Parts: sequence; C-alpha cells; structure tokens
Amino acid sequence: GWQREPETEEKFRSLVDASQEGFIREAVEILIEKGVFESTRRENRVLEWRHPEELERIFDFDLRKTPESHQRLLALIKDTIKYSVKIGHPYFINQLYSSVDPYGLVGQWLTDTLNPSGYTYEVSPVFTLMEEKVLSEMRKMVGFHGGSGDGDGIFCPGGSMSNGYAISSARYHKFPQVKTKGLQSLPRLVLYTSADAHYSIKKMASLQGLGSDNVCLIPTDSRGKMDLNELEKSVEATLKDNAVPFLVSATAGTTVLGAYDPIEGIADICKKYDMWLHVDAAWGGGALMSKRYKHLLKGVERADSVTWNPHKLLAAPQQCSTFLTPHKNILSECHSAEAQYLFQKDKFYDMKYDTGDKHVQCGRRVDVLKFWFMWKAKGTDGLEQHVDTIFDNAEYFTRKIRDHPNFELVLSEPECTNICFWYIPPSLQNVKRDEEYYCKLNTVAPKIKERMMKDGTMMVTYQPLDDLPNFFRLVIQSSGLNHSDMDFFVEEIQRLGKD
Ligand code: ABU
Repeated sequence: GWQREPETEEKFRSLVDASQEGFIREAVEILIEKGVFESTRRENRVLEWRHPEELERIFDFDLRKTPESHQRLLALIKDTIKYSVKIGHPYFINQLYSSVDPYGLVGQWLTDTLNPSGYTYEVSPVFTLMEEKVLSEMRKMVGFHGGSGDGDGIFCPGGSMSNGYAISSARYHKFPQVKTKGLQSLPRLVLYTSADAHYSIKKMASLQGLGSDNVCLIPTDSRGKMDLNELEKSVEATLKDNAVPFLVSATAGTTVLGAYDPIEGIADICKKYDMWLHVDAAWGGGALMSKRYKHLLKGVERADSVTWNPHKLLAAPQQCSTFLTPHKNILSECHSAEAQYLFQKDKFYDMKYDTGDKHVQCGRRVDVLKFWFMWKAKGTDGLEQHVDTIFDNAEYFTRKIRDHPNFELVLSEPECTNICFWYIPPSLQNVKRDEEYYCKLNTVAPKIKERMMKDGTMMVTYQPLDDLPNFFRLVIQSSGLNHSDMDFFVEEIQRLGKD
C-alpha cells in the first residue's frame, strides 16, 4: 500500500485541528443526549412555545463580525434544540413525518459527514449504485412489469417535486417536441386529480406553464375517493372543448383524510382516453410494504409513474422522496441537457452511471443512504412490521373514539393512519346542530391547539375541509407508539378541551 514518509506527516494532517476536534466531539454528545434522548422522552415537552417577538429577544440570532467561542457555539446548539419542536417526540403527531429512527439518523449523519452531491459516479460511486438498488426494490414492490424492478426512478427534494416530474414526463410522453419547441407548439393540455389531492399538482401545473385552470379537480365520494363517473364526464368535457386530456393524478393516501383513490378504475379510464396515470402515493405508499395493507393500492402496477416518500409512512428522516416509473428512458429523454463540463463523453468509465442528467437539479443532496441504512438494519420484514404496527395503533385509536361521546369521526372508516375527528365539548353536546352550533364547533380545535402548544404536551394539527368546520387530523407513523399512547391522546384532548 501507499506509505507516507514520516517527515511529511505534518503536511498530511487533517484540516480539522485539535480544538475543532474537541468541539465536534462535544457537539455530537449534545446532539445525542439533548437532541435524541431528551427530545424523545415522553415526560418531556414536545415544544417550548414562544411568540416570535419573545423568541427574537431570548435567542441570539445576530450574526457578528467576529467569531463566537466554541463554548458559545455549544450553548447555541443547546438553545436551538430547546426552542425547536421535537419532531422525534412520540406526541408530535402533527404532520406527515415524525419520530427518530436510530438507523435513519445515523444514515443521515453519515450522509452529512461525507457531504456528497448526487450527479456523477466519479463523485458519488457508492450512492449511485445504492440509489439504483433502492429504487429498483421499490419498483418491484409497486409491481411495474410484473414486479421485475425494470424502469427508472429518482430521489427528489420532496413529494411536490416528484409530482412535478409526473407532469413533465407525461407531457413529454405525449408531445416530445415540448422539450425544444415549448408550450406554444402544443394544444391546450388538461390534467385531472381529486378535489382532495395535494396542492402541489396545481402548483406544478402553474410552474410548468400549463396553468392551474387546466387542472380539473374531480369531486370525491363520501369516503374521500375520486368519483370515477365525474372523472370520465370531465374528460369528455375537455374533448368537446378541443383540448387534450393527458394526465390523471390519483392519490394513494390523501393528505387530510387519508383516502385511497380507486386506482384500477382510474387506470381503465386512462387507457380508454390514452392518458398518463400518475399515483401520488407520497403518504400512503408505505402500505406497499405490508402484505396486510398493500391491497389499498390495488392497480398501482398499472401506473406510468408513482410518487412515494419513505420519509412519511415509513418514517425515514426528512427528506426522502422518490419518483418511480416503468418507462426506462423517459426521465433522461425529457430532462437531459448534456452539460459537457460535468458529463464528459470521454470518461474512462461507463457513462450510464452518471445519473444526474435525468434530474432537473444539478447539485443534489443524497437522500438514499438514510433509507437504505434503515432498510438494511430492519430488513424488509422490519419495515413491514413497522407498517402493521402503525395501522394497528390507528385502528385502535379509531375504535376508541368511534363510540366516545366527546369525539366524532369525519370518515367512519379511515383507510390510512391519519385519523380525522371533531372533539365535541360538553357545552356542545345534545344541542341542535344549526348554524350557530357549527360556528362554535369551528372554534373548538383552534382553541385546543393553542392550549396544547402552550402546554407543550402534544402537537396535532387541525383544518377545515370544504364546508366542514375545523377538525383534528391525528397522524400516526411512529411504530414506537403503543395503545397507551393512543389512550393518552384521547385523555389529553379531553383535558385541554374542557369548556
Ligand atoms: N406533503 C406535505 C404534507 C404536509 C402535512 O400535511 O403534514
């Protein structure tokens, strides 16, 4: 092996000096003790609420001309943890991401230690092959091409971007001239998604020049699922208008209600009208890991593309979002720009491993490692067990509130692990459900939310939906939770909701 000469040792020393080494070691100790362990203990608070003006006053945000001491920097780390929301806390059930997986966390730290950018094999050899492996296993689970794993995929900075890739791929698939000639070479294009779909579909349609007016929001049924008759009617109306229907985005696990659209029926309509079928399974895709719950996505193997975010139901650290497709070359054909300074054609290795050109990003944070590492640590069986546990907790919670006099479910049979409900305080029980009642009910969730934020005991979000008054959406995706935690949520909401 290569041996350095002893007299040149000094020349080869690390860029990190001894005092910085001590600082890094102390900082990591604080991250482990305060950021991981203290932040996830049930007896500790989920957050230390401060109004913005107060936080400005008590937190040292100012940037100065002179450097801060290591002691001061360590104190700032502690303050940052103290005043941040503890996403890993078991009682943070506010959003579609939560918990702290030890293996995912180490994978995340390992990524940050190596600081890679994922575009060429020469700078990211391990991650290039790792991405291909994970994406291929995910494609197998989706079932494209009979479950062979064939096709393509990318890691994206979030589900919104993944959905954006669906729009650009679908558009290119139908009208490849769009890449060079632009939108003016195309007829008016129309896409369809349910009224409860994620707002990124509209955003991405605007961003890509299609216009949000050309996104038809299809009404949902009483279970929050896209209505197939309404979809077909809307497609027919587009055709009558001499516009071109080109894409349906079905949702597998809607953001608020957790509904799974009927993918098979939507696939039939897509086939009939020659439209691209995208399935936004950012939230509910994790169910594919479970033999018991994968039926929720029946027909997903017929999709042209799928968004699936392991940072959601599978609880990988933020963020980890994938776009998967059975179309082998569409991503590079649609997005490549062949920059010569980066993707030199005369490299000494096989250029097919320089995967960056199929992304719209250039520099790209590598999001695969944390998920790959979790998968290694738990095995596919462990990920399946995780999914089964969170669904079990969600079902337990749903049963518990179904017959409870202070609670009312928005959907009587929630399909995913987000459960929507109203808390009905004693003052609103057994009273006539007129306009005044609904006005009052609308104020209940915001008031309870304010109290829980100020007490710091738990965090759960609320929202209105169409003409439904504000209701809670409790999201379960940490398999570290158990039935006693579900009991706690019910009791704590009752405590906070006292008139
Ligand atoms: N796609 C992000 C969803 C955010 C949330 O509702 O938790």
